[in-house]
Amino acid sequence: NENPLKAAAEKITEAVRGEAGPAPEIPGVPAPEPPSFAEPTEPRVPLPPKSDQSGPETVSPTGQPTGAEQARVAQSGAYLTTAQGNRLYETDHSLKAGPRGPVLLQDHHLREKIMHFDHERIPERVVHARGAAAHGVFQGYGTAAKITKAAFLEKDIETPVFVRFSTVLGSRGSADTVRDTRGFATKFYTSEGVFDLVGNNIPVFFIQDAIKFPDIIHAGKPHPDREIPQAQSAHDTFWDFVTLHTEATHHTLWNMSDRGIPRSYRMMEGFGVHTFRLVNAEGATTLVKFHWKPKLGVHSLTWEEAQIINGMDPDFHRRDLADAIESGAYPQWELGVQTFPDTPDQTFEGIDLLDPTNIVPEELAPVQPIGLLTLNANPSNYFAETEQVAFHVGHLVPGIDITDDALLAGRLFSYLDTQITRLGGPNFGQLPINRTHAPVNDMLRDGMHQTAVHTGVAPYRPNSLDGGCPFLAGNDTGAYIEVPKELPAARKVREAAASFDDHFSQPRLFWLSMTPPEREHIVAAYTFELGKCYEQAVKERGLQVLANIDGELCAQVAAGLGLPAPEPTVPHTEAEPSPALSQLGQEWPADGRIIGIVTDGNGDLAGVREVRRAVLDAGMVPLVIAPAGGKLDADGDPITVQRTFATARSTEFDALLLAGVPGRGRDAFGARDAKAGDTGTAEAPTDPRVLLMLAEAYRHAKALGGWAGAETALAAAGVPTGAPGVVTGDSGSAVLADVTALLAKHRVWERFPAAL
Ligand code: HDE
Repeated sequence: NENPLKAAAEKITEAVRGEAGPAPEIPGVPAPEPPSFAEPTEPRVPLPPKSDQSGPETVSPTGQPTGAEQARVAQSGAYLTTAQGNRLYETDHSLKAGPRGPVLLQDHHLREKIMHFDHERIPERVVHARGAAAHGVFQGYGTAAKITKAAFLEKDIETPVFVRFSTVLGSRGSADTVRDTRGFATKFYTSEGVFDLVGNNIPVFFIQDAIKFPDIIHAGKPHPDREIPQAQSAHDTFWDFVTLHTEATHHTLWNMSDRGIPRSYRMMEGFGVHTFRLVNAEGATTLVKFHWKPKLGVHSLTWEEAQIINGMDPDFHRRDLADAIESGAYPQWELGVQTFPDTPDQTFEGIDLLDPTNIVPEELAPVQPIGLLTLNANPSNYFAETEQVAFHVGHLVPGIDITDDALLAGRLFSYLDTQITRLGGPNFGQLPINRTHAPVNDMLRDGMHQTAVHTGVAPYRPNSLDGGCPFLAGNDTGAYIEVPKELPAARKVREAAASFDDHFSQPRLFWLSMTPPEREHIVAAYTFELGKCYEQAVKERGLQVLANIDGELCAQVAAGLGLPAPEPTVPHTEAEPSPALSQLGQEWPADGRIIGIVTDGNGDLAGVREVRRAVLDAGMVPLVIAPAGGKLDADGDPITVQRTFATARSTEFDALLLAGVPGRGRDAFGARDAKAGDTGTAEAPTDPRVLLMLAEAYRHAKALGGWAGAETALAAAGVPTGAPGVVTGDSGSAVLADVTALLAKHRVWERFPAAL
């Protein structure tokens, strides 16, 4: 009487071990996938083992697999086992002296299971703790060949990448759509070793010298007594620091602009922030700033949307990225560089290139595209990949070198150091997500969590016992050679250059480059943030900083705070606006945008089906919203409901379409079922949750469309027919065409300033 499942399990174990033929079929159970031995960076194709981390022969003296081979059999076999591979017959009950008796100390399975669980968490990142990541590929255009010898930038070279986006201040479990800077860190697994471009979505930084990093972060993190507020800059310590320390003004202004609340990671720019030095094959150098330009344009949430989303869906950005990739709408960015001659003073048009609180306007130095990034695969395991990935600004490849930016210098120390605490020792480079795809022969040995079984007896140079191996590379064999730059004769000082003292001209340039709705948002953001501070002195100092940027900005925030607007203490500089800084004025593809279609059993369901199809055909995502879950019967061809009036909120959608007057006949609590022919009341012709969705979408300047009598619902929600971006018509497809055209500009900007 052999249990057929058990017999099949035995065979699966044998198949996984390679001891039997293909795994047997079990009735009702899907055939097991062949074990995937892929590296996480190349989900399907197994990579060759790294030379010193696992040799081609990957069997240890005890007959067990080693290195990468060991990783791929980490979880195999069909039976539950202990960590040592002993099969278990039970894991739901501790070993007890009788069913109601005391638990026995000798229960080694209980002890191992709880011990491992107790140590599942590792310390979260001290900054950028909350993140989301994806795998992808980078393709060089070859356009950078004149200025760098980096192999991965050559034409058509494809390099696997892993990109992690993050917020800065919040803990690992905090919400996504807080007002904050976003991290944009890219690991390129190039043929010449790993290159990490560890950037942000804001091109400037709060401080000019790394020695102040603990200060700005202590000020931004929750107050140390009560540990509030979480993931917010709207509190006294943050504003205390940034108003006392005015070099933070430029970055803070970007945070208060719409850049601080991106619509999606897919719709953010990225910046290397520091000036880097590129070196070509002849040894000639060029200074550059790196930019990531999203193919979908740069778009943001409104502050009210961001706040609602934090409650409705704290994983909004994480979900958006994963969903887009899963659906095949792969996000893309072009990598570009602004180039500057490598002159001894390292300035460009009077802008100090070593001061990371400066940008160089694109109108002065255009961004030249050098390659394309495509994110095309989600991580398989959050912890193994997104949490354990370790970036470092010192992971550089030949052709890319650093400059004397004092902020960068501190980072070159910090990123290695932090991994020792976070990942438990110096061998984090052996974790699968961090492994280089280039051969490694490093003579680094031992240490915590060493997983390599190194061979040879002479991990030192020079040696004769291991045949002199490894050998040193030269310029012609791809060595990383630091640019032998002359250093100026200097005294040791704790000082910054005089050019670092101008803290207001660049913020003024940013402010003057904003359009009226963007300025409205900035005023509202400062009014909110300073309004959340308790200390009068902090608010007043905040206004003084604003007065030094612009009188109008200061006057409007002062009015909101109920305080007098101070006079500037530094003269305003004249700045030529940089239109490239504004998010308005261009048109972008609507790929991956979310279209909510509100309907119910009484609506024009044939029209809904047609519109759904058209939305998909346009590369966007339709979500059908109805009073209850399940299916809506459209002439025997049911439509699946994806959101209900209870689960939907306007903030999930980029545009809303209304098929008729959905939810008509419900009472004020939405409690009664919609019945055909029930017309509701004049005041509440539809479900109140539908009215809320419409009013919010209108206030947030989103495109709205309706047909089949939808005007009644729109009017009841206070949405004037014929208002900008409100489209009504006879058929769903005609309405959708107009709504899609509106999405190219992201929002119906004419509706602002009503919605902040
Ligand atoms: Fe970071 N930063 N940082 N930072 N940073 C870290 O490294 C640090 C700075 C940035 O997704 C930490 O592995 C110092 C600028 C990103 O894993 C830590 C200074 C920029 C990420 C650290 C800076 C960044 C980090 C925390 C001032 C934009 C997330 C965990 C000198 C150009 C990477 C870790 C990821 C993470 C230190 C300033 C971007 C502690 C000392 C400027 C995107 O090492």
